[in-house]
Amino acid sequence: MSDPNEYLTLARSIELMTAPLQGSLLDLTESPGPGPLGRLSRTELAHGAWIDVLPGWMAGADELFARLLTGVPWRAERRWMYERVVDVPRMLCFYGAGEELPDPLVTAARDALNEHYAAGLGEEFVTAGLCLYRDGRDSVAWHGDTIGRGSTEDTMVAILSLGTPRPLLLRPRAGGGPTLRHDLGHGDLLVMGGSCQRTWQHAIPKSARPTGPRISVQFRPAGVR
Ligand SMILES: O=C(O)CCC(=O)C(=O)O
Repeated sequence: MSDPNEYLTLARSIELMTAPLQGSLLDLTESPGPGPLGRLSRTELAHGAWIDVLPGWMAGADELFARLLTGVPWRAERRWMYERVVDVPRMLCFYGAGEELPDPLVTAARDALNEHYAAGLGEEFVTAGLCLYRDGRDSVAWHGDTIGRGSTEDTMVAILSLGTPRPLLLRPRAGGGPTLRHDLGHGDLLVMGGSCQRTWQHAIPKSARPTGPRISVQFRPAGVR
């Protein structure tokens, strides 16, 4: 299957037929949008890194997921790896600083994050990178967001996860520590901060189990990729 639209059709069919997402009770009773960030739970990691986690942050996650799945102009990419060009195993769409985001709830999420974090971060989240993991074969390998300032400066990357839960793994870049696992569910928020991008690595591993589609929305400050 080489046409990205075929993947989307397949993903929609899988979602409708076999993997209905678990709409939360919150989704039924609250108006759509990001919830309060006061309930965030912070975990300090080694080397000056930390993560904040807030399950079920986004009310209305079902509708947002459906709109992004069909409305975002997803692109397949190819990359050089070990002297040959290979498919990047996920679909992508990047919104740079000043570009209109693909949904008012994505804008609301970014604005809420800025209200909460901008004082500590010293700047705002201005870009949004969206990734579509079509099924368990899609993944992202171990990496830190070190293209740009993340390689030398403390920064933050905030992830809103939508759709099928997938584990996000974290391990110290220098080795020597256990791998941490966070199962990112539908509507969950995870923020990586401090030195996390340069002293830790993160990954979304492949899964051999039947796995429905997931969308990750990552908010970053300017110059962090
Ligand atoms: O899928 C995710 O939530 C993580 C994505 C990621 O690490 C990246 O795109 O750099």
